[in-house]
Amino acid sequence: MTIRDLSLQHKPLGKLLQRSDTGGAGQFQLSQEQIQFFREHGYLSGVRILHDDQVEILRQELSQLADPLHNENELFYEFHSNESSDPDTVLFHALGAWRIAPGFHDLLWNRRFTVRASQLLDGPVRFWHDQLFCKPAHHGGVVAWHQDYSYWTRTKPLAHLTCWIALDDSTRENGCLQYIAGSHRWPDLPITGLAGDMDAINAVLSQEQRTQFESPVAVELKKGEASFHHPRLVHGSFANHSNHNTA
Ligand SMILES: O=C(O)CCC(=O)C(=O)O
Repeated sequence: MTIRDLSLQHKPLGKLLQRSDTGGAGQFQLSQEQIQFFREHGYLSGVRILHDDQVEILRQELSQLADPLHNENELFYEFHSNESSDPDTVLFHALGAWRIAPGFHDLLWNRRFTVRASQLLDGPVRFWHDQLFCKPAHHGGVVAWHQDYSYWTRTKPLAHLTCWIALDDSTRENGCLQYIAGSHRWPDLPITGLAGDMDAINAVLSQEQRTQFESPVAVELKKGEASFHHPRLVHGSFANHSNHNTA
């Protein structure tokens, strides 16, 4: 069977954006207060990116993509059914869904994302990569504290951001994203691991930096909402202790 690589298609293809917002970019623009908040704290959360029916399209695609036997999985840049280094927990992590599934492909043209990203970057938007994280109920693994840019230093100058979109309601109980506000002003930190010891980053922090981990910001989101963060903002997420799988 021929495998179709959607990354070669430079326009939206499917139904994700069909009934989406029309009209000028103005309606999607962040306020000056929101932009200022991002600059000061290194993140901006609670930004609606998807309607419920769009979330449903992506969730259906995800249920197929997560199958290790899915015949187009070879297009993923990385695919880990379980990246956790703790044998008792599971962290599904995969990069490159946009090459395989039309909804994840078309998401990149969603102006609720592109207009806001351009404002926060203060310039044009180029796509770097997507990634999926899923944690099963009760034994979902952690994502250890890290800066995204530690993984991206080969791309310069630093002009990146991450947009984290919830496909389930994201709560403290199910392991929502957590930020160390203001840490985007710290220098680049070395890689200390993504899916093992939550606190491995401690080994490379100063005493003053360590004290800031006493008050992380838990980013609780409704499904379809997003949080933007600066590439040097330290973030991570704890295990999923709820009764539901999360993405
Ligand atoms: O979903 C998570 O817990 C971590 C996600 C992450 O590291 C990121 O989006 O940069």
